[in-house]
Amino acid sequence: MTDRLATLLPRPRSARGLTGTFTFTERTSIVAGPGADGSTDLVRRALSFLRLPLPQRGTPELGSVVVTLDPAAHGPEGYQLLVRPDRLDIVAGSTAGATYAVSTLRQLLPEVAWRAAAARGTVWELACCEVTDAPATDWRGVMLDVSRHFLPKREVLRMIDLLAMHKLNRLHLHLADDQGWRIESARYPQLTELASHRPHTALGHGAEHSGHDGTPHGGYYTRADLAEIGAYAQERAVTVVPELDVPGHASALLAALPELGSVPGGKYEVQTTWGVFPNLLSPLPAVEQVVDELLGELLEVLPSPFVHLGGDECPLGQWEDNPEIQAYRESRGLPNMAALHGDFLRRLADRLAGRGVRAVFWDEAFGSGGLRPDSIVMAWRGDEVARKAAAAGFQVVRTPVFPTYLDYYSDDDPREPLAIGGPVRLADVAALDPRPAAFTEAENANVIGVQAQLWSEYLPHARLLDYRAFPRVCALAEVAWTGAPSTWPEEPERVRAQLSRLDAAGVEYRPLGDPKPWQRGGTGARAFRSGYPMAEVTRALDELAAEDNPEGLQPSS
Ligand code: TNX
Repeated sequence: MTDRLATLLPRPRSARGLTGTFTFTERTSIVAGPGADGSTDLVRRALSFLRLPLPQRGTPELGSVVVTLDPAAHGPEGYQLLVRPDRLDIVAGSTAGATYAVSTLRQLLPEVAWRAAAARGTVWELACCEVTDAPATDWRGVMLDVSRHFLPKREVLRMIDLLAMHKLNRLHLHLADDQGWRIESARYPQLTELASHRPHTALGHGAEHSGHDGTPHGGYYTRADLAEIGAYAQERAVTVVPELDVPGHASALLAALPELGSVPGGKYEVQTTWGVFPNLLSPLPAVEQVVDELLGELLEVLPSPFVHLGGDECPLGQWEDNPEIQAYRESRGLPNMAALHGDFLRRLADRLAGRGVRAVFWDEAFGSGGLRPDSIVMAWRGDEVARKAAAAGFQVVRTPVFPTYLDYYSDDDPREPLAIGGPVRLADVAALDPRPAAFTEAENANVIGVQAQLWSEYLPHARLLDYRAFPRVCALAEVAWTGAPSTWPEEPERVRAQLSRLDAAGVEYRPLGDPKPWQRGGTGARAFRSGYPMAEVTRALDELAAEDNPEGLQPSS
């Protein structure tokens, strides 16, 4: 039984077996040790899968779970789990650390602990042990694109559970893009009336034209849903980072509020195909004001220390063609439209800062220059841009297409269901070094973490999301937690253990060998096509990033 210790994922800093066992029973109680007042509730909730009463007691008795908070001992997200025959101690740096301690404990129990209910009479016996653990990075994320294909709230909540299972602490929700706006607005009801659905969706790979499916698609989260998602995540030590992608990827927003556009009198539609569209929000102050209002509304229900403002893939033609925008650029003394792009994002970030919120951007925003120094840069166009942003002093989350874009094929196999390109194999994800030796120490000090992306052009529903996400997210979680490449895929016992936990949790992951017959692309609308080859994608993005204006890249004061 002690060998379960060797199967923990992510691998803890240290773990050793001790003699004896601890058993959770009807009589097991929970005790708040020093500093732990609020966290015993949290630990009780996290242990609810045991279906035991777990009464709270004032002093430890035989068989108690004792929770102590001590930020000095294990760092903000660290914990120690000490399991002895007569007592189980959780000493954590914070409520997050206590949550991770329970997650570790759950992995040490039989897999049935990951089912929604265990058979009556299940014996919850743990081998005694001591685990001391803390993450090596602060930002351990997964991004869900709920715009291209909407993901029902229940699936988002389930994904939060799966993040927590892997000690991932950021759920980045890409809530708006050209193909759909997913946020209820009290002030602008037309957003959900007009922008939250489309009449049909392109079939096949975006690089080809193979018609559409003739089926409407849509959905949105009500304000109450967003509040629920935020609260559910918080209970599991996950911070939801909402994204409103501006000024590009904004066709859906513009379909509802065309007056925010850069083309006077322009008409816009929610897009039904994939790619980069010319439609940009106008960078004028009146538009900044409306975006700020939308952000304010969103933060009322989904408070977060971080908001992502996108900034990616903005062809600036519509701004160039608009005399009012040209005049505005000149009035601000900005040399070109790229600088105005940076300036628009900067003004929005300043407004967020007024609310105590830090802005996060895709790396093109950094490429345009002029960002606030406290902005966080998600470097998706490769390692060079990650280095440059880190060298310029920005905190950077590494999100390179290779190997963190899990919307790409898992394998180069014609049985795979249609994806954008690739492949990004499990071994590639595991080999990611968050802080590579090629980066300077100063650059690496600014790398705050890594994140997996699940763009959903080719992820129409939650079953396929499971298939693309897992087990690649398992490897990413280990990389993020340990701050180093992971050997997990080459450790058969650990792989087997984690896949059985996923099975118990009902996750339809991609098996390590072949996809199951019903997971394949078949010959119809989702048949495999090779798509964009990975080497070409990474080369093209590196080249794009190299064209960024080198003078603009220092943070502005
Ligand atoms: C690039 S990454 C995009 C997304 C697409 C994704 C598909 C980024 C900031 N922009 O709009 O969904 O590629 O892999």
